[in-house]
Amino acid sequence: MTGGHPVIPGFHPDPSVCRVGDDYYLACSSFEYFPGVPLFHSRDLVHWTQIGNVLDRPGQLDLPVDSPSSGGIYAPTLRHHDGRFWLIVTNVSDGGNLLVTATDPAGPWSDPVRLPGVPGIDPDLAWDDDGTCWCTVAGVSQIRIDPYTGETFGEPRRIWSGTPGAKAPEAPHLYRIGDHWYLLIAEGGTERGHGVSVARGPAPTGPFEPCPANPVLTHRSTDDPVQNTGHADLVQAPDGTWWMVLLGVRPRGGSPGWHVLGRETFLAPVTWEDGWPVVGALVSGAQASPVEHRGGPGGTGPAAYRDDFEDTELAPAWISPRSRPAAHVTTKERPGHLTLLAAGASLDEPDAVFAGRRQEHLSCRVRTSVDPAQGCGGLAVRLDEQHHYEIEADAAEVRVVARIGPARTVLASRPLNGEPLVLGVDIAETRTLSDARTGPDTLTFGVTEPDGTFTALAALDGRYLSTEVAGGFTGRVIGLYAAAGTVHFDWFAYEPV
Ligand code: 6LW
Repeated sequence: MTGGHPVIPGFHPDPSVCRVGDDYYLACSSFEYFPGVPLFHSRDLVHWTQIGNVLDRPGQLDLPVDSPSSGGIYAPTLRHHDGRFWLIVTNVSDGGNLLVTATDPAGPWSDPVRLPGVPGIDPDLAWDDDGTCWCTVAGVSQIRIDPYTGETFGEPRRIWSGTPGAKAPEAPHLYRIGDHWYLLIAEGGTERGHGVSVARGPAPTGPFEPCPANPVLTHRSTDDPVQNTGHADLVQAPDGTWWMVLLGVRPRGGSPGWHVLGRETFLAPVTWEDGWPVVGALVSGAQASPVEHRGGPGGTGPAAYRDDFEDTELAPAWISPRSRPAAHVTTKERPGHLTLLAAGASLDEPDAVFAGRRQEHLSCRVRTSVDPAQGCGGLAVRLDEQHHYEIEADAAEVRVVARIGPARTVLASRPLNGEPLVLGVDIAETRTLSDARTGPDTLTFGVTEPDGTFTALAALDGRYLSTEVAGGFTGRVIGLYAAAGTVHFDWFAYEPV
């Protein structure tokens, strides 16, 4: 096993991909974040650009303020059929499965069609030759639906239970390939035991015979630097070759290690032997991953980016927990600034006023210019309400704060004069593993002085902002917040190092 580099780094799990002509489109889960379901475009499956978010308005995506972190939007399936794009997904915090459609994948997408008759999670869509639409869900069960109305016909029917003894048959995707219908699933749960299995049958309803070589993909019980590989989708390229997108994690800090970027999207080639898929090594090469996830004509570019907040809307890569009301997050209050107006909640609360972007590199440097004269806010690295580190300023002081589980600690502080200042965090992989207590990385928070030098105020162990410690399905999001009053941010800069 040679490992690999994600083609879409940072927390972009449960990828689902489809192709229209020479264009590929891919969607991922987004959980408690708004807008939801990031949508990417590529011409080569390696370099991706985010072109929007499928669920980008209330009514499409309502996440109750009391919905938990890692609740919300699970596992979409993205397909193109009958001249339209279709996306089916589960909102575990608001009504279950829903279906939206669009002619332009960049949006707008339709209002959701609710699917009360479709049980469970991880819904898939597949159409038979006669236009019958089959919805297959984790378990693995199936029911016929009308994708235009959401009507279901009959009762869900178990069509495969996966490999005997394997847990959690989920993430089903159904394909008509040649003379067979193939049913691809994930098994083993999304941690270190994760894997992909496949079965095939004469019809979309089965019966299905399992592949003798199952699991066709897993890194369980290996020392591959990419672990938890699973939750895959297949796509055929214009040249006839087949490819698999899948999720994986990159643990650091020794074995079993801690992963901090969440489950990322990887790519692997697929060949066919005796009518069964054979999955090759993950696409590698650092150049595969540095992708600028910026919408519009930006296209793929260097992974580094700087946002001067000149546009009236935030780029699609910016996300907020549960909602992003314009009354609290706006670039129209002070031109060329992102203005956050606190809602009385700290980052410990589900309705904190926060806007951030996924951490996409194991080592990176982030800076922001903040004017805290009218409030209190700053730069945070967030995993959830109980796991976040931040450097914040108000008119009198700058301080570094850590929330780990029940404990909230002020680790350092320095008096201020109320002037705007540059806050920063350097996130560096911990290179020496001699110290068994050493985590995957160190997060050093500080301020950039007027002469450009960076003064560190506190260095924190990245172990506690990892999924192995915090649990859940997401990854780190680095962003800006207001804990009190009104806070203006002039720019935000992210640079892999
Ligand atoms: C996803 C399911 C899963 O719906 O995790 O562990 C859920 N398996 O496939 C969220 O990613």
